[in-house]
Amino acid sequence: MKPKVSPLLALLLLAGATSADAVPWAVQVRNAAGQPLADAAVAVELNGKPVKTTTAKAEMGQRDRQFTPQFLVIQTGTAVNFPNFDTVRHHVYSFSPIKVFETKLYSGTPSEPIVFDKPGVATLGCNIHDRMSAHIVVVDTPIFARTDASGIARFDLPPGEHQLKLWHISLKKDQLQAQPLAVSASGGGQTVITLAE
Ligand SMILES: [Cu+2]
Repeated sequence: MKPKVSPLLALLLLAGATSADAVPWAVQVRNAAGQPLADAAVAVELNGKPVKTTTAKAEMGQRDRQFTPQFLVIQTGTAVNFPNFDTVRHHVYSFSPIKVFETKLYSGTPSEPIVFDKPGVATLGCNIHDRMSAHIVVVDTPIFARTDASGIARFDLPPGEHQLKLWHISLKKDQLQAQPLAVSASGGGQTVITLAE
């Protein structure tokens, strides 16, 4: 026998589903002088919501003796490949506490990706080419974005009190800045963040 749902109960269920829906929310990142910062990493940790571990993959290539991209935002657990598109060999390393590794002189793609299993920021370098530098920002959430030219990252978030994690190269440290983020049910809001430098 099928359980019957009364029209009133159906309405209540519908109302409940609606109030939990994600709403559009923008985060703008500015520097101490009030200027918008492009290419900042913005991540949102939803309070009280356990995060599933990821098996995502990402790529940090080397082309024309530079890393490409210059920075990558990934969820903790992501496996990163380091394909070398140059004819010269590279020797990629990180001494950052979240991931210490080196891939000795190589061309092509190393067979084993590097799994970034701790949150934080890894600074990459190349032993052969001193000017090569890039960052991998690792966050404990699947909700992340990088800011556009207006310093804005856009999200769809459930209303509530959440946690923001931010990083920009001007912070000059391997740590994300954390601060609370309040998202109201009406949505369409914007939170402006000034990065501490
Ligand atoms: Cu190199």
